[in-house]
Amino acid sequence: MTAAVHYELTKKCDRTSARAGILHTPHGSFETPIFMPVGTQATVKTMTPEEVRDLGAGIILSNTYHLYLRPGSDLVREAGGLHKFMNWPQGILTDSGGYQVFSLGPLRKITEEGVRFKSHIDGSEHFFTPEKSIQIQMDLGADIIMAFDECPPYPAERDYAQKSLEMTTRWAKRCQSAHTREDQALFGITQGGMYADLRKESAARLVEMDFPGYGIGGLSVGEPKPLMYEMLDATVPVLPADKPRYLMGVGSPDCLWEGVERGVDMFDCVLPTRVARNGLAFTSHGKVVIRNAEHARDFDRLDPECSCYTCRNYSRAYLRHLYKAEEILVYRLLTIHNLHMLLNIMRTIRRSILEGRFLEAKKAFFDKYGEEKA
Ligand code: PRF
Ligand code: ZN
Repeated sequence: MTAAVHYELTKKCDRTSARAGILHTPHGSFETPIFMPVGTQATVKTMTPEEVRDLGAGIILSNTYHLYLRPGSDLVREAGGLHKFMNWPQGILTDSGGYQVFSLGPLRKITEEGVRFKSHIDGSEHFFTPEKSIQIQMDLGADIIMAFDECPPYPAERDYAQKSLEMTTRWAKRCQSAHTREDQALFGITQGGMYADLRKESAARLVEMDFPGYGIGGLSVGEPKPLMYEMLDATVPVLPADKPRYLMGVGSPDCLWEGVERGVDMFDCVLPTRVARNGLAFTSHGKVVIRNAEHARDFDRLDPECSCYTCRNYSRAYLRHLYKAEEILVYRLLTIHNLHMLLNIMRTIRRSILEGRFLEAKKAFFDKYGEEKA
């Protein structure tokens, strides 16, 4: 039997580490580099699956932590798995819950065995181990599942980052032993804090375990962007060229270009969907805060260069009005635009790699978009 998920390299950029390929999964084959919209609670907020698909998304991310607490992974299994439960027939990746439980702060306690935590919903106590995370992810039935890891905070002492990566490595092994579904791929997650040598060590030890793909975790946790790029430069070259690399929780327009340039194939981020609900849009000319008074009588489109449903039909003034009136349509309209924008950036990136002009396309993008701070 062939592997559940495999990566096919189509073309490498000859001046950078950027690459175009195809990710084959049991629920379809998807061109990379790819951006995965986030559907934490088995829904990409405000969107129907058909709308998400029509925007060009092939694979979405969902969360073990949230679905385990509500509605429960046994219920999702009974429903026939996550694809069927949420009516999304394409690719799904679930995150392990590692990052979500560590983000609970005082509500959790970490030991070698696992993490004890209190539910953010009702305060009830739970215990996640690597084995438990894998069991839940097997019940949910995503195409790609992630190892249970520890994401150290930023900043973290070297000693802490080292011990943490060692535990994450042992947990990765336990995840591998617990994983028995042959129609799913289990990806390892590299950690190592902001220490280049620890990053390399983490990656090398996971590569020895031979995962079908690798998450790059512990980045975009508050560090300056140049430091994140340095850590990517340390990590990616250690990873095998024939396996996909997934930069976890990163997806601002500038980071997509910088990540791809360094060899990343997959991204996910709540940013486009979350900021939409705060009245913020990513446009080809940078960020637009639609709630600002300057847009009150602005009858232009949100982004004149965008071909999404929102930009084809509505003015900035109308979007601002909806926002001020707290009309729920605005959350949908801005989500449609932001997702379209990011998925379109990925299409632009992919095409530029295939046509051998990635760096030129990157420059053209930033000339218009402007540089991001921090
Ligand atoms: N680990 C896991 N999920 C994640 C991260 C991580 O380090 C991050 C860090 N940006 C986002 N999502 N399991
Ligand atoms: Zn648009």
